[in-house]
Amino acid sequence: MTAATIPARQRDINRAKVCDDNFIEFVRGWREHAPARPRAEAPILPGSACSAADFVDLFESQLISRHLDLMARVLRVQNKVFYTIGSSGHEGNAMVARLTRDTDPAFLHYRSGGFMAERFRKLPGMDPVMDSALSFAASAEDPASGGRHKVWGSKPLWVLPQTSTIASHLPKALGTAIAIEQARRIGHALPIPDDSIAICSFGDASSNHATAQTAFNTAAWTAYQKLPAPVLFVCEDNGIGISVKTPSGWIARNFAQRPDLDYFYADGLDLAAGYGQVQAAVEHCRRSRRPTFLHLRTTRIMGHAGTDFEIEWRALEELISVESTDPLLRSAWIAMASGLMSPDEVLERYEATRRRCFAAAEEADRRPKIGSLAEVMRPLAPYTPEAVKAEAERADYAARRLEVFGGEARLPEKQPPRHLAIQINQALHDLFAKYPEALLFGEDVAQKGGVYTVTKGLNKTFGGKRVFNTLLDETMILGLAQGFANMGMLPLPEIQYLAYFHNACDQIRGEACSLQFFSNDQYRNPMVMRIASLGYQKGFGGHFHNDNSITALRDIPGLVVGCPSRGDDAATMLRTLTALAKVDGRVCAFLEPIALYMTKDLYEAGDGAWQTAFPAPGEAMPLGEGRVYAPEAGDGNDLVILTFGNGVPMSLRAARELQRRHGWSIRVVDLRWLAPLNEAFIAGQARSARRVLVVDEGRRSAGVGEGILTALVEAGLGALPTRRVVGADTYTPLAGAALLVLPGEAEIVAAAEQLTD
Ligand SMILES: Cc1ncc(C[n+]2csc(CCOP(=O)(O)OP(=O)(O)O)c2C)c(N)n1
Ligand SMILES: [Mg+2]
Repeated sequence: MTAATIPARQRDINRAKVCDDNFIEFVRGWREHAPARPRAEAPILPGSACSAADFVDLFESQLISRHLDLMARVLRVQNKVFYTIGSSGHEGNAMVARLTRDTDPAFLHYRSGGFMAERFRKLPGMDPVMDSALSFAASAEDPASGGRHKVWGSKPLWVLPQTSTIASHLPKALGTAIAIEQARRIGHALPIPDDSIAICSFGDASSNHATAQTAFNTAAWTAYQKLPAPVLFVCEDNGIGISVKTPSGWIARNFAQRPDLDYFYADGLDLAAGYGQVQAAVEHCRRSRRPTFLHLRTTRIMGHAGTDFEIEWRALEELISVESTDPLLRSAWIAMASGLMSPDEVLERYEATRRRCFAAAEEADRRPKIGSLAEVMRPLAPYTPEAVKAEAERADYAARRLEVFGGEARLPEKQPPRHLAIQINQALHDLFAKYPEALLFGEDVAQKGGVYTVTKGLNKTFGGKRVFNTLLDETMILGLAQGFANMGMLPLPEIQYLAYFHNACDQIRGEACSLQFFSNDQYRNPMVMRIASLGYQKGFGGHFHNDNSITALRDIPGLVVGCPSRGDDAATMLRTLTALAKVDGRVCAFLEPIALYMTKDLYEAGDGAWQTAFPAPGEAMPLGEGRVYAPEAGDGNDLVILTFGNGVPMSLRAARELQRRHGWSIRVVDLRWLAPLNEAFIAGQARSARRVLVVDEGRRSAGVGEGILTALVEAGLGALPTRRVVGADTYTPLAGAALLVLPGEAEIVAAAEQLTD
């Protein structure tokens, strides 16, 4: 075919219309004599694993998916629909849904209309068309996200909504598969059957992403050790990613021969051929519990999205050739060639589905939208203070505690005051006694007990099934955490250094923290992420072991960030954080200041003043509550120092010096909670002060200090003499030069002295 011979209809810029017309024209033109109608249980075509009954359902799911796409294209321009990334060409993924269960957790590619329509059949009384229409229309009644985003998601159908970030869902899908198996090993009751598998679909271009590659690698790493990881990776290969073609044959070349990632191919363009192939992959995954890679052949018609006018950048001949592989044409052919349906019957179903989709969309358009900021944010960060307090203070595990600590006399609260690292270690033992579903994992955390021995003994006491080393990849550590959380466990992932959190930040920023938002709080992935953090390690490490940037954590919606400066606070904060995770499903970060891990003294060598007693169970710290260090004399109003972390002992020493020099009465305030910042508390502390100093060891730009100053100004305290002592906007150098970039005591004293009241 050359451009000159291409009929006018085929040159239409509106490819959705072309594909629509192609279907109708193809079916209308059908002239063959129909054979006898196959029985429901008979193969749809000779030798096919797909029965006529299977085919009828699958074909309908394909039609629903297609007409949702066509509807979206039409109604987008009328502002009734707000999303046009479609599933056209991928409708064969309905086979994956049919051959798996509605209790197999699914993490889906955005082209999953066919899958969803088919999975909806698994539960009675559900309507894929209306539910999808509400989602397309961003209606507040959208059962998946409450109108916050167009996502494929469903609570009853175990479809966890995904973000638009490609490949970001693979680590948590694998994590969920591993969690399914881990549950049995720790005696945790799963919310789904024990032989469930996790399903994860994605595109061919996405398979190259680092986040995808770490999931494939970790799956293979797991299987290589003969550990089960029943994940079904479904690579929907349409040969292209937006406008970039995947080299022909690349997916098979890259995945067919990977040891410990079992490769299956299926023709997703042909239900009769593909069904048995998909079945083989699903059965293999479920039976062998091994990571399985299903290479599903698809095509992409109607462009990447409604805004993608392929005709402008792609040869028309090529477009037409791609459109000729439309799987719906193939399904129509199968329906008619098998004698299952006459052309009229096919067209009737086609048009009836169109009417159903448009009617649903028009109805969805009349349903309410989200109308207030409060409603937008409602599921983001639920907080029920009373229930959290009760859970944090719950101490009904005394017998187990005694067992864990080895008797009454060895209980941590019966020991003399100790430093931060020991008290975190004791608090973790304590939490593990309290929560049998708690898991701790990360790099070097098991036998070694972490780089700073903070987790020492946990592996021995609670065993390798609950406290274990992962492979070296932070993205995967956080993906595992989400997986365990999805299966109802309480993950405490450890990130070895703050710099390496930044390496994998998207798993928290884009994924974990967004789940409650995008699922209207139907799904939660609670966790407490411990991160060895911040600077001032004496003579050690340089930047990456002393990273002081909290900025990347502070603005993650919904994330709770706590930072203790001493052992007793660490213990009570950890109780509150785990309670926040358990009760409200919150994602929490616990920044452990490395330089304070072993600090015992405050004012003089040997004074032991930075050691604290272990708080007995029953004590917890409310979210947002700071600690106020009372002055040695007076009301503390000559100067108030607002700080956290390493800044606390430094400020206490500086305060003593300032008092000695000037006789000032000074209050040092440890904020302890860095996100959300307790603005009312900050203002309350500053209101009566004559001077305010903010000591922030983080960086000048976008750090906690900026938040504190903003809180002061917005509380009307902008006229107070205020200064900030803060880290420089630089990487941290090695050795003694590190102290040049970080706030020091002399600087705190000097800054305070410059404040005039
Ligand atoms: C991390 C990330 N980078 C870039 C994008 C923008 N983007 C969205 S879809 C896409 C192409 C994906 O192609 P493929 O994985 O083959 O899926 P297909 O759309 O072809 O089904 C790109 C680059 C994104 N969503 N996420
Ligand atoms: Mg693709």
